[in-house]
Amino acid sequence: MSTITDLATAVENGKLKLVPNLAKQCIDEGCAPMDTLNAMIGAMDVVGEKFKNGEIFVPEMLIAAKAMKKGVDVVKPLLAEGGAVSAGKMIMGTVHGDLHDIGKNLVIMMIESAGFEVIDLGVDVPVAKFVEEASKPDVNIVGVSALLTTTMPAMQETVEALNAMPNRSQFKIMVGGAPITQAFADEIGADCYTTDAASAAQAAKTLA
Ligand code: B1M
Repeated sequence: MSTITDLATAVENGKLKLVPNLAKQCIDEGCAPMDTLNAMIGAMDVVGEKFKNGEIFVPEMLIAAKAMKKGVDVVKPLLAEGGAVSAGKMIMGTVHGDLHDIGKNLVIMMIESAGFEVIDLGVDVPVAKFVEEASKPDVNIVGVSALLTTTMPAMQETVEALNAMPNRSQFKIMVGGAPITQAFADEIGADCYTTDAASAAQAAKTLA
């Protein structure tokens, strides 16, 4: 088996100690940081499928998520371009009731790599917190993430509250997450929907 396959398997199986070593080994063997990251993202899809099919349960899913984070820590510095001048300022969080943060963190990582300053509001973010942070000066983009169909209404509530703000013309609203679609983004009044972290970073450059 190749190191990249070993890495994906280690993430799937939540091997916390193995994952960072294997991620480093992939890089040392010449694998591009983005390919190394994509192997780990693919592993999380397998984890999700196994969960859906009842082959694994929440604890296994959680430990795989922790293992992935350790691998992401290895590739993160290699993906950063480190521009000195900020391309803009973004705030970003996962909506109220939703604890998923891997995707949000990857989006933040890619947008920071594109030169933005990003304030991470964390997970389970109340609508009022999004509004409070979006009222601060210099915020160009508000990023809202949701991973559960059951938290899509919280995304709608959040976007509606942001749309009602007096300084609404100052920032753009970007939404994303596995259950979100362009149609849903249009319906709730978001400015931009993207499917993954790389396209979120591309879109941020055009929005700011
Ligand atoms: Co949860 N979970 N989970 N989970 N979990 C899913 C999402 C699920 C699809 C699994 C499944 O059934 N196949 C399912 C949701 C089903 C649905 O809603 N239809 C599910 C469920 C049901 C649950 C619980 C309800 C389980 C339970 O308790 N019975 C529970 C809910 C807890 C809560 O939030 N209140 C729960 C809990 C958890 C853990 C805590 C164990 C853990 C999260 C740990 C963490 O994040 N720190 C977890 C995990 C790991 C998953 C899966 C396996 C992986 C998610 C992930 O990290 N993917 C997931 C199955 C899956 O997605 N295949 C699943 C990798 C990540 C890189 O992708 O997050 O999609 P993703 O992000 C992408 C894009 O979506 C996009 O870019 C990212 C990077 O490319 N994106 C944006 C995301 N946000 C964006 C914002 C943008 C733009 C793009 O602009 C602002």
